[in-house]
Amino acid sequence: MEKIRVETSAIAGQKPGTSGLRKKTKVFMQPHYLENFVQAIWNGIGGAEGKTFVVGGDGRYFNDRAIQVILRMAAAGGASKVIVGQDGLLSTPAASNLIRKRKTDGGIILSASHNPGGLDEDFGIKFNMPNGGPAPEDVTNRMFEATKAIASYDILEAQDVDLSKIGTTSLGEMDVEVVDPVADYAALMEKLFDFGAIRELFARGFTLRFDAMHAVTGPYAKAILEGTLGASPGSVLNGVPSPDFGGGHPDPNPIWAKPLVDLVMGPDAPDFAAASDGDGDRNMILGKGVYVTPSDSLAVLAANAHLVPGYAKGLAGVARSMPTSGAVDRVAQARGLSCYETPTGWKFFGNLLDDGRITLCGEESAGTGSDHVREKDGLWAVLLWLNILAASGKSVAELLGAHWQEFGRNFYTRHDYEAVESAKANAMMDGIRGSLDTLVGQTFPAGGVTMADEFAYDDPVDGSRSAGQGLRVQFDSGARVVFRLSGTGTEGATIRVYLEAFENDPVKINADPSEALADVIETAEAISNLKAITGRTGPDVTT
Ligand code: G16
Repeated sequence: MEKIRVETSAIAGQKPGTSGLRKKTKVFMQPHYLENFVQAIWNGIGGAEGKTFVVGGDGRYFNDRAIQVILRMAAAGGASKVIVGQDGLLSTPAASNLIRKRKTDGGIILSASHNPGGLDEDFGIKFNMPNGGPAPEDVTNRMFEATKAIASYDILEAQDVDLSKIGTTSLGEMDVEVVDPVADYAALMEKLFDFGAIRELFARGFTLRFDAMHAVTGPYAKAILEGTLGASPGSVLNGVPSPDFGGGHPDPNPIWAKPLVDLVMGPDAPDFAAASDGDGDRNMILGKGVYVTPSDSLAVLAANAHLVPGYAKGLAGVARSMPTSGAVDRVAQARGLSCYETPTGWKFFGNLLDDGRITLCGEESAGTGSDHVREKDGLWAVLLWLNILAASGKSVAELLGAHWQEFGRNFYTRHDYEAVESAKANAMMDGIRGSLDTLVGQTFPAGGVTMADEFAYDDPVDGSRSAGQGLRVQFDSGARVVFRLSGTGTEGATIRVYLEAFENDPVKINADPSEALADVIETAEAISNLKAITGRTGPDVTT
């Protein structure tokens, strides 16, 4: 096996976004594209020499080919070992767990999350640090700089490694250990939750549907929910991972998981339903007749986590991304917990978790997690809900209703405008940015503006500053509008408009969300001129 040095030149646009580098699969398949970026990862972390990495992905189209390239480049870079999930599969939270548990030097995760997979769809790659969490901005900036300076990469000339068999083989001087992707993760879940109580719940006839959306969580959910916990066979839907996710978007929201939402709203609703995404870090929670918004889910979990063994000692604190609703803030205030507001991107929770300042955190984009790993974790959220339902004896609707009565309700929705011409999206953002100073004091249907700014985050642990993290406008009614451009899109710009209204009148908290948010939606248009500037008449996706 010979190590060769391949001459290459910089490829424009390899700047990691909210969560690593995401592009069309065909872009990744261009000559040198993946190799340049992998070499830039090694260069950005001070080389691969002597290091141990975890590598795995969500099984989407090109996952298998990309892993073989990464293995040959790790071997050429002098890595001593790579731990790979069997068949190249690892959910993102399982990869995070392995990176931590095996005390490795980090890992590479291949996924474009909830984006569709296939030759004409999306692919992605990101590096996670030895703490198991996504690389912070200083590291991804170094990688980006390395992509601009690259002149060559090193790779081993070798046959493919057989990733179908568990065990250790070698590639040149490097060990390749193929592991069961589920076992370590399942063991961690068993430590955190009262599996006995959840088992009893199912034994009493409690019904569940978990939609794995043809993505990576299928094997995890089948093993844990049906295998260990005794949910009836067939509770896990779409449980076999496929490279194109059955032709759909593995995105757990009411749009892409509509059949599941229709099921819980109909006569045959199970007691509890949930879905996860392509790489298993997102979640959607449903009960008989109810959809729980991600922001509400975080708040309910924060208020009830003490009922679960892994969190019985109480929470150190909580955090949410800035666009996430303030529902969890109200729990934190009532319970005397610290509450942090971070920019969008799971990487911003890492320091708070490592420093022991927070135990739970979450985002409006269907992500919830805790200090058990350094990624959001879909199946973990499902198990936490199940454990709380088992311990409280309440239904999802009862828990949510009681929560709103106690803390008030943050009505919430997000409008996405996808593949907008970048120039138009930027013009709209510039227009709002330019008007921020004059907004305060003005009155809109949503109320009087009390605050308008561009969010910047000062990390309390390492003192780093992240500016330009979204435009937010706060109203005296408790309402809020946030405008941001997505950092995960692969085509043009995606405008996200986050809309929130607060209500604590016990009669009005059960209002229809679209009615409760109508004034806020009207106000967002008045402030942004989105329709006139982009020519769009309505959002592509509403969650
Ligand atoms: C990623 C990040 C999340 C972020 C989401 C949406 O999630 O890890 O922190 O909230 O993207 O980001 P944006 O609004 O910039 O598109 P995932 O599940 O796609 O890895």
